[in-house]
Amino acid sequence: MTIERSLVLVKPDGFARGLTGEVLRRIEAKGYRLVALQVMTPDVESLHSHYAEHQGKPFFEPLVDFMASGAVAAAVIEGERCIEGFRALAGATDPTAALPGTIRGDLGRDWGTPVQQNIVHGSDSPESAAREIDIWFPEL
Ligand code: DAT
Ligand code: MG
Repeated sequence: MTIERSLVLVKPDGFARGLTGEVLRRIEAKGYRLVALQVMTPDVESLHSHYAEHQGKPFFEPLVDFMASGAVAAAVIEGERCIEGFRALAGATDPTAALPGTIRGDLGRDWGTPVQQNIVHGSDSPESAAREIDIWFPEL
């Protein structure tokens, strides 16, 4: 089994609520290793690239506006099958439906906004992870 890397973001809602430590705690408790970690306010151009697959969808502009609205904590994590593993830790996209025990299920809720604010992002495939890590951590 090859060691994978995944791009994790604590989104502006999670960062503003002081949940960065809780998200990182769960990642480390699971056994994944932190490779890189940085607090930054994303620029719109990077977000358009990061979320390219969603261009044209009704929530795309609200999503970019939300993600650019404040600081995020960006991390690269590492471990066997960490892409799938972090997606399991994060839970379903819709924080109302996300199961208790997951980050989104335990810490997230619907706030009635045009885009779901769900605490975290995690890469969904090795190809996405490579593309996203290059956007957020070009030095890696
Ligand atoms: P995920 O973050 O679980 O990979 P995604 O890539 O499909 O989900 O969508 C990116 C983000 O956009 C997601 O975290 C929350 C928001 N989003 C997705 N689908 C949505 C929808 N139908 N309505 C509102 N926001 C949505
Ligand atoms: Mg996604």
